[in-house]
This record gives sequence, structure tokens and C-alpha cells, in this order.
Amino acid sequence: MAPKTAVSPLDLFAIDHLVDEEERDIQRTVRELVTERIKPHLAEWYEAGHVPVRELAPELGALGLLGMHLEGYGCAGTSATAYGLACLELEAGDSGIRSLVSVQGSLAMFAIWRWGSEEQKQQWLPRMATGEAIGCFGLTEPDFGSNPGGMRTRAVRDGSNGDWVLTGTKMWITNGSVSDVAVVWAQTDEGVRGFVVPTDSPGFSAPEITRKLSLRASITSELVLDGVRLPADAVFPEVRGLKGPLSCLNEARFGIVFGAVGAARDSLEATIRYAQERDIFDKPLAAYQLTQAKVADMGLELGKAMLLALHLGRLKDEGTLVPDQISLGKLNNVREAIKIARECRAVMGAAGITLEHPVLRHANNLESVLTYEGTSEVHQLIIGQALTGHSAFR
Ligand code: TGC
Ligand code: FAD
Repeated sequence: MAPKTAVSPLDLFAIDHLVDEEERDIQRTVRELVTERIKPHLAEWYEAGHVPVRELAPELGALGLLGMHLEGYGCAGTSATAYGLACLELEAGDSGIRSLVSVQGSLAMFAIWRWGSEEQKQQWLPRMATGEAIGCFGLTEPDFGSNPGGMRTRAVRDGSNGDWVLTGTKMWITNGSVSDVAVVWAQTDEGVRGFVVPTDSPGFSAPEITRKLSLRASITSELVLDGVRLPADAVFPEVRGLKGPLSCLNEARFGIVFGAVGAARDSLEATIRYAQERDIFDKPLAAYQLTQAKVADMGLELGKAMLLALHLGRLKDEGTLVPDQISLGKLNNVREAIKIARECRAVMGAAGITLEHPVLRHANNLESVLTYEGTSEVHQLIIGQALTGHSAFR
């Protein structure tokens, strides 16, 4: 019998019906950008361990993708769901490209937008929205990743003008060495506070972290603050304590709930295409029951992940989404995406290990995605606490 035409795994769920026209247009535009501008270079960037952030940022900014779901200051002000769909398409290219956009928009810009003074917003947000200025977000330290409350970076008041002096080291900071501005969280006498640090400040440096085997199309750096002196108004005026940085993580984690679906979708689509073309023992790999059981299970998990992402998007747009629900989404979707990418790699056999196909690149990237923005274990503990009432972090 002649083979039937294959459908894209997400079409099986008729997910298009759940997305409105404006959201679909945004998704289509980002998909085109990724297909035409980004995908042709990914293998090269991944191999080189370098991505031209300075070149890409203005192009991403021109499409309104930087600080996309924020209102005012040159930002596009789209729905949260539209932002999620953009993250999905970016990560269908590469998690590193989605990270570039997440860190700029959901971490650095969101922090300034939500907690900054009017002067800080005016100074940075319009230039960050266009991609002229790049931002990074320094929370993690060498000894404090999952437990950022233990951070050692310290900011103390100094001199009659009320200057701040910052000392410490941040670790694993995306976009660090290419940033114009760093949002840095530091201990003060009044608890954790956030600082807007121009990266040309004396005493600031951002050595790049090299030899990564994951997220190679992304720039990752240390931030070294060696007595960086800042004026009194460099601090976020009101917020104190961990809820400052954690409120920003909610935004970035939300984007990852969608983004992971993109990496999984791209892996599965590439694998189905390959299995249709690859003949083994005289017939296509796709025509074997064992292959079909795998692609059916992957398509099912992919569709469920997408439905979860859309559900959380709708909750966010109606203003009822809570952090525990974001943890459910991040835990499920990244965990399932990495399983899918690894399974796809196995289905492809040896071809799956090369940069000719995206599957091992996605799987390797997802190792970072599983760890950053709260490891799977951290999200299990957040959900466990919500369900049982007991905190098991300590
Ligand atoms: P805990 O005592 O639970 O809370 C301290 C204060 O924070 C409030 N809070 C939140 N506020 C807003 N959103 C949330 N999700 C919040 N979770 C907690 C809480 O109400 C409390 O407020 P207050 O006013 O009473 O002081 O804090 P804890 O020290 O026990 O830590 C909790 C824990 C472990 C869940 C948290 O620290 C955590 O999430 N750890 C993981 C760290 C993490 O995700 N780091 C990410 C760094 S950035 C990054 O990875 C970028 S990757 C690049 C990319 O995104 O693409
Ligand atoms: P650790 O906290 O040392 O955890 C090690 C292991 O212990 C993990 O398996 C963890 O799940 C487990 N664990 C932790 N706590 C518990 C517990 N209570 N019970 C049981 N098990 C536990 N950070 C930023 O601030 N800004 C960035 O831009 C940024 N970009 C990043 C980019 C990349 C590519 C990567 C890999 C990381 C980035 N990070 C960034 C850092 C990231 O957020 C941290 O790596 C993450 O929070 C985990 O911290 P850690 O690596 O120190 O692991």
C-alpha cells in the first residue's frame, strides 16, 4: 500500500486551533527568522563555541523579540503566550538562541522593568529592546547555584555620597562577556539587593567560560566584581530579599516551558524525515513497528508538553499563574524534551551523532536547560512542598 502523507507531530493535537491569529503570525515570523537566518549557521556556531550576539541582537530587536511581553520603553507588549511561542520557535533553532533572548528580555530587562527606578528604566530599556545594548543577569555563584540565598557577593556603602562598592564572583552567566549592563544581586546589610552595573565600570571583568559540551552556541562567563564602585542610585530602590531575583526567574522559566517543546519538535521532525528516507533491511526505517512505537510515544509526550505550555500561557495572560505551576511546566517539558532528543538520536543511529542533524545538539543543549533556571530536583522540591506542605530543601 502507498504510504500516507506524514503529519507534523503537533498537528496531531490540532494545536493550531488553540492559538489566535496574532499569536500564529508572531510564531510564523519567528519560525521564518530561525529557518532562514539562524539554522543555516547553527552547526558552525556550535562547533566554534561562539555565537555573534552583537550581530543577532539588533535583528531580534527589530522583530520586537527583546523584552517582548513587557509594556512601554520600546517593548512590544505582546501576550505572554505569544512570547512563549516565540521562545518555542527560537529553541527549535537552538537553546542557546532562546537563552540569548530569555536572558536579555526575561531576566535583565524584566529585572529593570519590574524593580528599577524610572531613571534606570529610561537609561537601559529602550536600547535593550532594540538590541543596541546587551544585558546579563548575575545570580549564581561558584558555591551557590541552587541555593542563591547563600551568595557571598557583597555590596557595602562607602563615602559621603552613599556610593556602593561591590565585591564577589558570579558564575555561569549567559551573555556576560558581551554585555553592556549586568544586573547583579548582592548581599547588603538589608538583605539581597539588585544593582545595575555598567560593564565598563572599573573593577568589573567577565572572563568567558570555554570548553563547554552543551549550549555551545551561547556565551557563558564569570562576572568578577573587584571593588566595583557604583553611585547610590545604582541599586533597585525597593526590592529586598530573594523575591527580587526569583520574580525574574519566573519569567525566564515560563519561556523555557515553551522553548523545550521547540527543541523536542525539531528533533522529532528531523528524525521522522530521516526514518522515512533511510532504508534498512529493504524497507524504510519509518515502516518498522519498533520505530513507530517510538515516534508515537514521542509525539504523544510532545503534544502533552505543548498543551501544558499553552495552558500555563493562558493562565499567565489572565494573571493567575503561580510559581508552583511554572515549576510543573519546566520540570515536565524539559525532562520530556531531553528524553525525546536522546531517543531521536538513537533512532538515527550513527547519523544522529553529527552536526548534520540537530538531535544530539538539542540533547546536549537540554543538559544545560535541565540544570539552569532551577534544576529538575529543585522543581521537584518546589512541587513537593506545594503538595505536602513540608520544605525539603534543607
Ligand atoms: P525561600 O525562603 O523559599 O524564598 C525566599 C523569598 O523569595 C520568595 N519566593 C519567590 N518570589 C517570587 N517568585 C518565586 N518563584 C519565589 N520563590 C520564593 C519567597 O516568598 C520569599 O519571600 P520573602 O518576602 O518571604 O523573603 O527561598 P530559599 O532560600 O529556600 O530558596 C528557594 C529555592 C531553592 C526554590 C530557590 O532559591 C531556587 O529557585 N533555586 C534555584 C536557583 C535558580 O533557578 N537559579 C537560576 C539562575 S538564572 C539562570 O539560570 C539563567 S539560565 C539562562 C536562561 O534562562 O536561558
Ligand atoms: P548545584 O546547586 O551545585 O546542584 C548540584 C546537584 O545538586 C544538582 O543535581 C541539584 O539538583 C542537586 N541539588 C541541589 N539542591 C538540592 C537539594 N536541596 N536536595 C537534593 N538535591 C539538590 N545563572 C545565572 O545567575 N545567570 C545566568 O545567566 C546563568 N546562565 C547559565 C548558563 C548555563 C549554560 C548554565 C549551565 C548555567 C547557567 N546559570 C546561570 C547557572 C544555573 O542557574 C545553575 O547552574 C543552577 O541554578 C544550578 O546550580 P549549580 O550548577 O551550582 O548546581
